[in-house]
Amino acid sequence: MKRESGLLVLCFVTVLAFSQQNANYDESKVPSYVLPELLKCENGESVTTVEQWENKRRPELLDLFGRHMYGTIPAEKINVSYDIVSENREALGGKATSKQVRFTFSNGDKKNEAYLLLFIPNKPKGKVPIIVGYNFKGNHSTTTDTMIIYSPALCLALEPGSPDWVRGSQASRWSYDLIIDRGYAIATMCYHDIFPDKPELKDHSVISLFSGYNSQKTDPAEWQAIGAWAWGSSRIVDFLEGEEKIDTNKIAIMGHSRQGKAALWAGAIDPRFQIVFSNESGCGGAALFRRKYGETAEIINFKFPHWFCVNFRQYNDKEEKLPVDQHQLLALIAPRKVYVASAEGDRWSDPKGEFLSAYHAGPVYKLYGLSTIESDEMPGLHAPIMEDIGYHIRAGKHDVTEYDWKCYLDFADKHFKK
Ligand code: GTR
Repeated sequence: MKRESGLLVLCFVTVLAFSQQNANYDESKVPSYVLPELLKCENGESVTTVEQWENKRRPELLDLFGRHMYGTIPAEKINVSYDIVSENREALGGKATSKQVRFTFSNGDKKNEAYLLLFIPNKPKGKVPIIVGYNFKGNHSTTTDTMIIYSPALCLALEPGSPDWVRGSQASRWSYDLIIDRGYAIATMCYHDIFPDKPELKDHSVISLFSGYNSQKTDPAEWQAIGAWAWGSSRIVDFLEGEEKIDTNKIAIMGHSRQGKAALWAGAIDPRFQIVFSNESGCGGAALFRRKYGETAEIINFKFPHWFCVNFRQYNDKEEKLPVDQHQLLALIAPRKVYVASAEGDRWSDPKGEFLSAYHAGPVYKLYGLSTIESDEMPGLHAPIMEDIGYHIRAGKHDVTEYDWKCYLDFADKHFKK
C-alpha cells in the first residue's frame, strides 16, 4: 500500500473509532426528552379520529420525514421493464420455483439494471403471501445455488477477490427453506443495484436517471440512498403485481439494519406493504433519536453522508430540534402491521429506543381500534410481543438469524392467515 493511502486509511479508522467511542451506552446519561406529538397537528389541532389522522396529521408527518430526514421522492415516473431470465421449477430440492428477473430502469439514453431473485413455494397450488427484502452482498450470497446471477452493481461496490464473492456467504441470513416450508414466497435484490452504497457512487444509482439530477449539486431536501432503496422496493411490488402465484394483499417487507431504515420508510410511503419487519434498524430506523443512545444523527451523517437528505445534517447533536421522531415513522404504517426486532448485543442500534418507538406508535393503532404494546417495560429475551404492533429482543449480536425469521413468520401467520 502506498504511504499516502495508508495514512488516509489510518485517519479514517481513527475518526471512526473516535466517533464510535463518543456513543453513549450509559442509560443514566440518556437525556430527559419530550417526544413530538403524534396526535397533534402542527397548528395545535388535536387528532381524535381516523379521518383527521389520514387527511391531515399523517400527510403532515410524511412531508416532515421527507423534507427533514429521508428526502422527498420525485413524482416523476421513469421506465421500468422486467425480463424473466431464468425459471427453475426444481429449486431448493424441488419444493420451490425460482425466478431471476432483470429490472431495467431507464430514462432517455441512461439505464441501470438490477436482478430480483424470487422463490415461490410449489405447494400450495394457490396464491401465497410474500416477503420482500434487499440483501447486502448480492443475490449469489444468499444461497449456494450456482444458477444465481451476480448482481450487476457488485463490481462497483465489492473489492475484487473479496470473500463476499463467494456463493452463500450470507446464506445464514436468508432462511429460504424455513420460509418456503411455511408457505411464503420470498424475493430479494442486492441493494447496491439500486444505489451502490458509497457516497461517490450516486452517479451510478437510480437517482441519476431522474430528470433534474445534478451530480454537482444536491438540494437540501433531495432524496438520497435510503429514499432510493425505498423507491426500489416499490418497483419490486409493481413487478409482483403481475405474478400469478403472489397474493398481492399479503406483501411484507423485511429489512436489516440500514435496510431496516429503508423498509420502514418504504412501508410509510407505500401502502401495498401490509407488514413491515424492522430488523435491528437502529438510528434513522426504529430507534428514538432523542435518546441519543448508541449511534446518533451526527455519527450517521458523518459515516454515511449519502443516506439522508442534506437538511438532516442540521440535527447533528440537536436531535431535540427534529420536528419528528421515529415512533411517528412507525405510526405512519398503521393500520398495516409493523414489527420491530432488536438484539441484546446490538447496543449501537439502541434496543430500548427501538422498543419505545414501537410502544409510542400505539396511539395511532388505537385510533383504528387495533392492539398495541401495552407496557413500556421491555419484554425479556425471546419473549415476542405479537399484537398489531410486534416486538422481540433476542440474545446475540447484530445479524439476521433463523430465530428472527421464525418470529416474522409467526407474526405474518397471525395477520395473513386468520
Ligand atoms: C452501521 C451503521 C448502522 C447500520 C449498520 C448496518 O455501520 O452505523 O446505522 O445501518 O451499519 O447497516 O449494518
